Amino acid sequence: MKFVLAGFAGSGKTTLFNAMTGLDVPVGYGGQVRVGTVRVPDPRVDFLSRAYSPKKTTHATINLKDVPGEYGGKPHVLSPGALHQIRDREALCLVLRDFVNPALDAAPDPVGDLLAFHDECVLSDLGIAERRLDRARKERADVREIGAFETAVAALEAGRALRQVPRDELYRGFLKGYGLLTDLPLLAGVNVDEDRVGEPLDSGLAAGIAEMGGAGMILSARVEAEIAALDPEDQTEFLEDMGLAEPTLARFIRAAYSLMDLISFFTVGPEDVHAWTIRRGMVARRAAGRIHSDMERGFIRAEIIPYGVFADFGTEQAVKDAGRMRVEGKEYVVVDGDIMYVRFNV
Ligand SMILES: Nc1nc2c(ncn2[C@@H]2O[C@H](COP(=O)(O)OP(=O)(O)O)[C@@H](O)[C@H]2O)c(=O)[nH]1
Ligand SMILES: [Mg+2]
Repeated sequence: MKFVLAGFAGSGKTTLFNAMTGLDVPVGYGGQVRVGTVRVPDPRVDFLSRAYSPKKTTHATINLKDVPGEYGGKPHVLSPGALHQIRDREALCLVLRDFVNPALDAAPDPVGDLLAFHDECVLSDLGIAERRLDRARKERADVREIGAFETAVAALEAGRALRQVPRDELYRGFLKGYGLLTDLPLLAGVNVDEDRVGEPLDSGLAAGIAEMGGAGMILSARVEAEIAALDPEDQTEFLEDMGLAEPTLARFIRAAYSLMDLISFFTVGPEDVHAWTIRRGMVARRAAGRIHSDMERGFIRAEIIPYGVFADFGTEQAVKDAGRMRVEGKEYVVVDGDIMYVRFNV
């Protein structure tokens, strides 16, 4: 899954990127586009790993891009280059500055930044959708395609993000491949100073984000950077001192994950405890293809232990003895947390 950290310069994107990826990219003005891998924190994987003591433990991961928020000459206008860098992504994590940045003259204005970012994305999408609509009409393309772009243009002209247009009103199949920014799932992280991490999201901001069809949360990139720099034992103590059960980053990553309707299933054994990422609704046979294409081709059945059942019984044998392991066929819809053992034959 490919995510991006987007937003205006000085909002804390690179600080957050470093904390999330464990990389050490220079912070401050400008910078380059960077890509890194983020481990999706999941206590279930940690539990399974303790239960099996495998040689290898593989968490789900997110591919994250840090895009510098270059100004395109005017304040509050991202350069076309910066917008272009977002187009190949599957979800948008917008970082909004709500702290005083001594390097910037402007006072924090997260609502203003949110609206400015939204307007830019709408304008950019409108340009693309109008051009495609013109061409589709000239080419006498499929009427459903013309209809889809007419709907898209009308929504964008009204200042609406495409993600706000319901499925039955917009045939999204035709919009694929155009990199439309306002159709990407949106998670806004409001970056605040340490003393405000416990505060709820400002109601005006929350309303603005909801109106764009996004989700929002408070975080502090500074605090997350500090936590990431500590040893695991010290991290626990630091979090306890701050009255937090886990780093905000863990919640942020999981929020991005669920925004995309992603779930995890697990494979376990002495070699590898592995979290696999799929979209909610995927059937067992296709999910098996994530592990290996042979498993999809030669799929016979899946043996399933829901994570909750495993956690209750503690061992695989205890689950089996209690008759709680299920056998499911290829059309079974995989549930978040399923521990799956695929029987196959090729
Ligand atoms: N006070 C405070 N400063 C921050 C926070 N997050 C980032 N910064 C600082 O803001 C400046 C810009 O951060 P950077 O991550 O480079 O922002 P970017 O331009 O969005 O990538 C740096 O000096 C950071 O140390 C925060 O939560 N609180
Ligand atoms: Mg940066």
